[in-house]
Amino acid sequence: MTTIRQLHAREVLDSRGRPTVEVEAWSTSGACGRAIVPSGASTGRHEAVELRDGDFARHAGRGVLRAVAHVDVEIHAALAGLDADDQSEVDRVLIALDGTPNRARLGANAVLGASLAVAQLAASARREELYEHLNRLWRHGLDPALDPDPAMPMPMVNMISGGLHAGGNLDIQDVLYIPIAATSTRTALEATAAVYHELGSMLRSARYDVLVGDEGGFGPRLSSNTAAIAWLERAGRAVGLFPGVGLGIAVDVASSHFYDPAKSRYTLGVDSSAPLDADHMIERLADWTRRFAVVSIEDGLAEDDWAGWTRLTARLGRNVQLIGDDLFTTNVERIRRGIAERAGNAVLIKLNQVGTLSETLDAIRTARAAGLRTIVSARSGETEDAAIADLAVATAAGQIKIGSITRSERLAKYNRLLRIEERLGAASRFRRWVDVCRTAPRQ
Ligand code: 2PG
Ligand code: MG
Repeated sequence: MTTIRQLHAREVLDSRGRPTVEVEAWSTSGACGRAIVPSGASTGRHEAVELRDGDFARHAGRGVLRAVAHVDVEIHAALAGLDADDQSEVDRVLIALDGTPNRARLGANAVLGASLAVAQLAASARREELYEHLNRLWRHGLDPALDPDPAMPMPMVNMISGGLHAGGNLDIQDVLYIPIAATSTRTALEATAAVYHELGSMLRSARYDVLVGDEGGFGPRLSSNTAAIAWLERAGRAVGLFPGVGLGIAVDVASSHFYDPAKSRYTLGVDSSAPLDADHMIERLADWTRRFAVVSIEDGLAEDDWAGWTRLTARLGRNVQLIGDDLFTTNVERIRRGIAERAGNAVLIKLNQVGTLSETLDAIRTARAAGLRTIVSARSGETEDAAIADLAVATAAGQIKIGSITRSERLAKYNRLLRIEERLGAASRFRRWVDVCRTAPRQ
């Protein structure tokens, strides 16, 4: 037993220079766990609420001192004396204390900071690596068919950024590289670095701007969304990584952000095409999968376009990974609805969309039990906190999305994966793309 003595929070800055919550949890024996909460830009409507101060005298209203105070006072009082090893009890108390369905009172940033700091504390008190502790939580009572052992995830890596993450003109948010021939994290990163640097020099030679977006991907002003996908494929070929052999492409369309719910239309501004209804949007996505090595599409349709998602999944789900991010918001109820309506075949997992570690583990379990793939994901606003690397390994999530391979808040996670892989050695069980594909996508 690791008795929680104190929780203490502070306001720190994230990779966009915006305030976020850091929490420390201390045990009676003097052990400490620390967690920093990330923050999204393209947030889904159904995410748990991130509490911001709204005091425009500081950080343009984005301060988190109220969330910090909630940790220092109420959350501290509620958790002191509890056992840090009992994560589900800690999270149950946090959820009850908040009392809202979406962590709106205390703030998901306060709640998640506390939840993760407690997990870090439990690991450090036992002198365990975080992934080892998380794996114990993951496998507790788990159906053995759901893969209880740790496994290194296949990364999908941001190469070109658009949407709300970059100053360019693309409507789609990210074009990502999947190193489908990789057999380890190390070889995955080798291939990724080759593509990234080649893409940078090709864009530079073509006189495009190679400034990077929030996640470290290039943010060039291209003539169309399709051009961004084509550039990645070209860069891959240039370094000998061919479509379907060494090169897979994922697109995070993040379409909720260019969807007009009043008119049920998607507007791809840079393509200057007329606003598209869901079926025409599906055809646009299908066209990308036909012409390029696109094997994964995230948020291809908007967060509440359930009927469209069902049609999209029927149309492309057999061969293409269709990830719900804004659609599912790591929320068990929404994942269940997706399962019932055959909407999507993969779930993006973000801790701060839901607010506690236990709810996140439930979301992964629910998805996995229904044969959906899972991809643990960072947010566009990140920090040096690398816990998502441990979470992806501990739950054998299969895939991870961290951003690009530049910027230290991203590398904190990639480098953490390298350390874990070395530590696991022969037990690292890197999920190759063929392994990922063994979970047949649902149609
Ligand atoms: C996404 C994420 C990460 P954000 O949409 O998948 O890329 O972005 O954190 O801004 O929601
Ligand atoms: Mg997304």
